[in-house]
Amino acid sequence: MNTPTATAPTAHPAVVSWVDEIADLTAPDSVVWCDGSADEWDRLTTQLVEKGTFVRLERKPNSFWCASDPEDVARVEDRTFICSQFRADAGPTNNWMDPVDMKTMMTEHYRGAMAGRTMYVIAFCMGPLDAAEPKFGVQITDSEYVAVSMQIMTRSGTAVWDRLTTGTAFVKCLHSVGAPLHEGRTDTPWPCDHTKYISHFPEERTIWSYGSGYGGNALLGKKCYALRIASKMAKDEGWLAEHMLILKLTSPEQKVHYIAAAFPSSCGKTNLAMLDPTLDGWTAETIGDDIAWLRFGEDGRLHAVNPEAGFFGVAPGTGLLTNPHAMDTIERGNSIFTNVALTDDGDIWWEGLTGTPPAHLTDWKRRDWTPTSGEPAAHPNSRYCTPIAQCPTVAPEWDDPAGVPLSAIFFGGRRATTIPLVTESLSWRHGVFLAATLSSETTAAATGKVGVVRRDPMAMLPFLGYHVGDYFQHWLDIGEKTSPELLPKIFYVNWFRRGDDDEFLWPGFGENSRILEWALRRIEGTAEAAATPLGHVPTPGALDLTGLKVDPTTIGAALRVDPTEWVTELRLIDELFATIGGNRLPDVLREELAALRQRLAAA
Ligand code: GTP
Ligand code: SPV
Ligand code: MN
Repeated sequence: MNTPTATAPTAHPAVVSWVDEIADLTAPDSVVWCDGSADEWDRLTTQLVEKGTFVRLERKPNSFWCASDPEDVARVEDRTFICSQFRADAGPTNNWMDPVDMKTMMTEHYRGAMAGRTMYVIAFCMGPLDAAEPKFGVQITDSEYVAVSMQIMTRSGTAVWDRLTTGTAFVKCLHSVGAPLHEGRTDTPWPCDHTKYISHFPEERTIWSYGSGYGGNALLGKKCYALRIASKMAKDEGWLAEHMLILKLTSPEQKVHYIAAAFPSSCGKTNLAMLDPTLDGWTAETIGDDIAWLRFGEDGRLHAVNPEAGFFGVAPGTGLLTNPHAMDTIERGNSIFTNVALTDDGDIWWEGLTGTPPAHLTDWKRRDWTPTSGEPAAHPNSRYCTPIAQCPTVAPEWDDPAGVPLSAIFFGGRRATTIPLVTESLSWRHGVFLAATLSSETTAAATGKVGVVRRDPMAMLPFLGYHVGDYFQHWLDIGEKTSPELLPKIFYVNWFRRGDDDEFLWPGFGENSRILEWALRRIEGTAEAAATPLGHVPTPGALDLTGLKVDPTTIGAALRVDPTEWVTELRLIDELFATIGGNRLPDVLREELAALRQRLAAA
């Protein structure tokens, strides 16, 4: 093997010695320092085509179809660990293992794990390169798929190496698919190991991932860094790292508002981020679709930055009717499609892309597929990976190191019952209570059962790098750091409530602009609201429903706070609070729960 140091594009001693150490441990055939160039993309994608991992698409420029191992299709929450020094600091919502024990055990998995493979070293930056304090990372990986995906999802390559000078802090991200190619062993299109560990060492700002090549398990800048490790950095440094989209809205009067919204995985962030408003005169522009870092600006307002540079979006359900801007983005090429179906003429297809499926496809398991096959052609968690810069509705501010000042934050989940279409919180602390008790039905974005209602505080349940009780306190503390009128107003939404016929009560997608309009008019003081035990909801007539064919009783049902449904809900919130435990659950939240209980009893 070549000595890694000889070819390093950096003299940063901590980077060089770490790369040497990992090369010694994992024993790759060679080490490649990634420069993030178009040449590198061409070389690696060509290699992936030759290996059979990628199929080059005929119908989209510079784009590729990819099918994963059928066992490696989503985040593995049960294999994800927060290895803080003390178990108590990981809190009751995370898997924990002692960091020394975890490293000892994983070191044996990594030993020789890259045999027969190339080790790639990727320098990346989460957020704009010109940020006051850019957040760097270096990922070591033995997956070409990960290397090219990181080119889309992060700012990476030479520009980052140039800034990563001696002494600069960076997050160490170690990744191996865990499939060494010992003498005589041939590779598979999607190497991975049955054993998987996604481990975080929050105090050390270090990530060790082993065994999976898919999404958030393997593209370590995303959930592992920008949420789990960054949430801990944010706690220490007085800011917030959140599972939120960022959207710019311009009203017919040309007033600009920026909003953020937190929904659990596969609950509508990307779709809202690329909103195509059905309300006349409104414009929506995209800033981020999955992660937001929130910091106070000098104006005392909370500013949001998107740390990512690409979208890793859920494919099924994405079509010209639901998300035309996502369709335009991928049409421009330069994209990777994983676990969708492949058409006979070299294009991609998934459920919901068109009304009628093609007569023949190759499905995500590489089998022949016809409309009578009886199984979806695309995996429900199949994804497109595409650069944000080529989104036709991207706002110029998306790359602004100062971020955008937020007028409102929306929290929402996927709930068939109980949770109204939209509720305005009564105060910051009441908003934090609503967010803390957020719940949603589980989706295919993580392995495990789909459709089970669980509490998902701030849509961060699987992404918190520390104790959930401390996190709630941190949210409450943020609310004390500026004057109340400068804080974003918190709203609670649910696009997914169903009627007696089991149909969605609200049409969603572009029609969600009507809900956002009401919320922004509330902030401007020009929209009517009625009090419910949960908070304020639109009065009949306060939502602009022009041109929408839904009858008022359906809207009434969507907005209803039903005390009988809340009997169960209160019990589930009690359970959450009991799990968090007395000394770490902020009293403020206990008080908010008591106040809600009282208002419900009086209703
Ligand atoms: P992650 O990338 O996993 O974090 O998901 P996400 O939160 O970005 O969700 P996304 O926007 O990709 O939507 C997930 C699924 O919900 C897709 O199948 C969408 O078609 C569907 N969806 C999104 N918005 C709406 C909506 O307003 N109403 C309804 N009924 N479905 C929606
Ligand atoms: C999510 O699950 O919230 C995602 C996909 O955005 S992944 O990158 O796999 O986490
Ligand atoms: Mn997400």
